[in-house]
Amino acid sequence: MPADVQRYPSLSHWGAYTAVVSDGRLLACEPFHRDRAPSPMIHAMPDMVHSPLRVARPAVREGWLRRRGMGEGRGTDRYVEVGWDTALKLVHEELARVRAAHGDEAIFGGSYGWASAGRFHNAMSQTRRFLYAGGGCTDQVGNYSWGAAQFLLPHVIGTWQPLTGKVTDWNSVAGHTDLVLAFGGMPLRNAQVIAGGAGEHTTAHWLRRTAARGARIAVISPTRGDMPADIPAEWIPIRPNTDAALMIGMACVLLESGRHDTAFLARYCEGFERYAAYLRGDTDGQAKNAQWASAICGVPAERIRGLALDAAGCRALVNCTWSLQRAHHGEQPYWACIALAAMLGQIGLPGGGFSFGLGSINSAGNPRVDAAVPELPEGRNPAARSIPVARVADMLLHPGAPYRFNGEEYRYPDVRLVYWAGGNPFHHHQDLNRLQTAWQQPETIVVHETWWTPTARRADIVLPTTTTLERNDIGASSRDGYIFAMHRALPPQGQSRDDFDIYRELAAMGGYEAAYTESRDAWHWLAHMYEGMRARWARAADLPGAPPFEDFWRQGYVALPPPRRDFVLFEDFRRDPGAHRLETPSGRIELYSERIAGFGYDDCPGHPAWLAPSEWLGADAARHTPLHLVSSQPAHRLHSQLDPAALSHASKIHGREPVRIHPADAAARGIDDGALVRIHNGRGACLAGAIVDDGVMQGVLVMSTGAWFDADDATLERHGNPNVLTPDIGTSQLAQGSSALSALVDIEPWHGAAPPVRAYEVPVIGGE
Ligand SMILES: Nc1nc2c(c(=O)[nH]1)N[C@H]1C(S)=C(S)[C@@H](COP(=O)(O)OP(=O)(O)OC[C@H]3O[C@@H](n4cnc5c(=O)[nH]c(N)nc54)[C@H](O)[C@@H]3O)O[C@H]1N2
Ligand SMILES: Nc1nc2c(c(=O)[nH]1)N[C@H]1C(S)=C(S)[C@@H](COP(=O)(O)OP(=O)(O)OC[C@H]3O[C@@H](n4cnc5c(=O)[nH]c(N)nc54)[C@H](O)[C@@H]3O)O[C@H]1N2
Ligand SMILES: [Mo]
Repeated sequence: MPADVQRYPSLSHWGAYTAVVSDGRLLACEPFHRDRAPSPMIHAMPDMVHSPLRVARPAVREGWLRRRGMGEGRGTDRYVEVGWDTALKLVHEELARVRAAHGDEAIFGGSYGWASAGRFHNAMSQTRRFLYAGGGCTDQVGNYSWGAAQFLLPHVIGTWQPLTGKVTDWNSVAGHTDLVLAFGGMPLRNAQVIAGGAGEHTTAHWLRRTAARGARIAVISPTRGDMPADIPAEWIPIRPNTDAALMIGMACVLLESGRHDTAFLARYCEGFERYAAYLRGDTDGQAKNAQWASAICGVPAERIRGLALDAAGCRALVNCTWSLQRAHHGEQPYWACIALAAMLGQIGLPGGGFSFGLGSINSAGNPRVDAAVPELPEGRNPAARSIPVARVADMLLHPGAPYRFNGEEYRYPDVRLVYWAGGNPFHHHQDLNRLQTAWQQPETIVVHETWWTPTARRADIVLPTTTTLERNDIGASSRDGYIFAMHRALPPQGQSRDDFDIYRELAAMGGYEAAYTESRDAWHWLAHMYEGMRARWARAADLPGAPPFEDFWRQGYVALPPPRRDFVLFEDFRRDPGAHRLETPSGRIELYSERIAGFGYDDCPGHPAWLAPSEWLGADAARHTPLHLVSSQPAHRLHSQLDPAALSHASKIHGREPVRIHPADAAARGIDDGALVRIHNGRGACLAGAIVDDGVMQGVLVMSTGAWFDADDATLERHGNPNVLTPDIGTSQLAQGSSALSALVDIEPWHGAAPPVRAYEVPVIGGE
C-alpha cells in the first residue's frame, strides 16, 4: 500500500468499516474490528465510489427542455449537462410553478428508499424537511418491507413495534426456545443488512448458540437455503403464500385435541370464540383441519399435526420473516401467527410466543438496552396528504380516483411533479411496465442520484449527489449497539453535492432557508443531533454518560453497554394485563377485531382467515403460468445498490440475474444448469440465467431483486429484474401493502442470440 494512506471510520447499511484512502482514491474498506462476521459487500465500495456510472454533473433531459410537461422520452432521451445555477433555477421554478398552479399536494415527495447510512444526510428525511418547509407535498406512508403488517398489527396487538426488530431477543431465544418454527427460514444472506448500519453481524452466532443448546429448528419455506448449512434444521417445503393455511390448520389441530391454552386465551385475548368457530367450520361447514390445510399448502397432514402437537409440548417460538406479508393477503399469515402463538399460550414467556423478522435483517432481536440515537426531525407536512407507499403507480395513473385504506376512503391527488432522492422506484416497485406507463404522466420529474440508475435515467432533471464517504455524518440504528462517526474521506466526486446543500440552496431561492436549515450548517447539525442523544442518555438510569461530541468524533464510535436482562415481547402484559393493557380496543390481543370487521373489507375479515391470493399455485391462472416466482433479497448487494460492482457481477450468469429452478421443472422444459432463460407472464418478460437446484420446491422459481432494470419497451427486460413480472396490487384494502411475492410465471430456454445488457450504459450526454 502507498505510504500516504489515510484511514477514516465509516458506516454503510451493510456494516461499519474503515475507509483506506490514498491520493483522493478509496483503496479498500476494512471491516470494523469488533465485527465477527463482516459482509463482503463493504469491499464493493471502491468500485461504486469511483464508478464511471457516477452522475458527474447536473443533467436535464433534452425532450423536457424542448417541450416542458411531456413525459414521453423518459428512459430513451439524451441529456444535456448544465451548470448548477441553471439546474437549481429550473428546479426552483418548477416547484414554484406547480405549487402556485396546482397546490402543494401536486408535488409528490414520498421519495421512498433506503438511500445511505447516516442519520443526517438521509436523503428521504432531507427531502421531506425541504418539501415540508416549502409548503408540503403528497407523502407516502408505510414501507415495502413490512407494510401489510404495519397497518394490521395495531388493530391486533396495539403496536407495530415488533416489526422494528424489538422482538423477544436472541439471548432469550438461545437460552429457552426448544422449537423454532422458522417461517421463511433465517437466511444469513439478509442478515448482512440493517437500515442505518450495524457494528456487528450477529445472526450466525445466535443461530449457532440456539442450535447448540439443542433447539429444534424447522424451516418452513419454499427453499431449503433459508437456513445456514451448518445449522441442523429440518426443511418443511411449503407452497408460497399459503402460510396462513398451515398456521390455521395447526390452530385447528390444537383446538380439536384440546391442547390450546384456554387460560391464556381467556385472560389475554379477545374474540377467541369467533376464531374457534371459523376453525371448526361453524359458519362455512369446512373444518380448517390438517387435511384441509395440507391440500392448500402442500405440507402433509401428519406433519401439520405433528408440528402443532410438538409446539404445544415445549417452549416454542413462531417466527415469520417479513416476506410472508409482502404478498396478496399478506395480513393473514401474520394474524394467524399471532393466533397460533396465543393458542400455544407462551406469549410473554422467555423464548416463547411469536416473533417477526428474525433472519430478515441483521439486528432483529439483537439484545440491546433502550437508548436514544441521534435523530433528524422531519417536521410536519403542511399539505397533510399521503398515499400508501406501494400505490404510487395507481396514484399517477388515476388522479382523483377513490381508494380505501385502513378504514378510510380517500382520493388520489393530481400529481404534476415527482421529486425523488434516495430511492429507486424502477427497482422497488412491482409491475415495472405499468410503472413505466404511469411515469409518463407527471409534467416534471426531479431525481437526486449518485449513479445513473434506471430511475435517474427516467428523470427530467438529475442532480448528482455525494456518497457517504464524501461527507461527515453520524450513523446508528435503533437495534444496533453502536453510534458511529462517519468521517468525510474523499472530496465530492465530479460536481456532486450533498442532498442537504442542494436543498439549502433551493430553500434559499424560495425564501425559506431558515425554516429548512434551522440556521445550522451540516456540522452544527451533527453536533446538535449528537448532543440531543447525549442529553437523553444522561437522563436514562441504565446508560453511561456519552462522551462529548468532539471526543466521540475522535474516537469514531460509542458502544452501548449490554442490557442487564433479556427482552421478552409482552412480558409485562403477561405479568399484569390490567396495568399493561395493549393499545387495542379491548386492551388485549384481538383474535377477532370488531374494528376490522366493521370496515367491511372482503379481503380482510374480522379474524385471521385463509383467503386465496390473486396468484398462487392453486389459482386458475396456474394452468397457464404454472410456476410461483419468489423474488427474494439479493445476497451480493442491497436492493439495486452495488449491482454494478464486481461482487454482484460475479454472481450473474451470462451477465443476467440467476433464477433457481427445481430439476424436474427444468427437465420438463429442457432447461440446463447455466442456460439462458426467459421468464414471462401476462405483465412482462425478462431474461435470466438458470441454476438447477433441488433445494427449491417443485413449482417454485427463486430470483433475487435488484438487477438494474434494462428494457426499451414492455416486451423484454434483458437483465433479470423480477419486477417486470410481479403484480401491482395492494395486499388488501386494510393495509394496501406491496404484493411483490405473489407472481405466477412460466419459464423457457432462450434460443438464439442474447441481446446485450445495457443497464450500465450512461445515457448519451451533450453540453449546454
Ligand atoms: N419483487 C420485489 N420487489 C421488492 C422487494 C421484494 O422482496 N420483491 N422488496 C422491497 C423492499 S422490502 C424494499 S425496502 C425496496 C427497496 O427499494 P429502494 O430502497 O428504492 O432500493 P435501493 O436500491 O436501496 O435504492 C436506493 C437508491 O438511493 C440511492 N442513494 C444512496 N445514497 C444516496 C444519497 O445519499 N442521496 C441520494 N440522493 N441517493 C442516494 C442509491 O444509489 C439507490 O439508487 O424494494 C422493494 N421491492
Ligand atoms: N443482502 C441483503 N439483505 C437484505 C436486503 C438486501 O437487499 N440484500 N434487503 C433488506 C430489506 S429492505 C428487507 S425488507 C429484508 C427483507 O427480509 P425478508 O422479507 O425476510 O426477505 P426475503 O428474501 O424477501 O424472504 C426471505 C425468505 O422467505 C422465503 N419465502 C418467500 N415466500 C415465502 C412464503 O410464501 N412462505 C414462506 N414460508 N417463505 C417464503 C424465501 O425463500 C426467502 O428466502 O431484507 C433485508 N436484508
Ligand atoms: Mo425492505
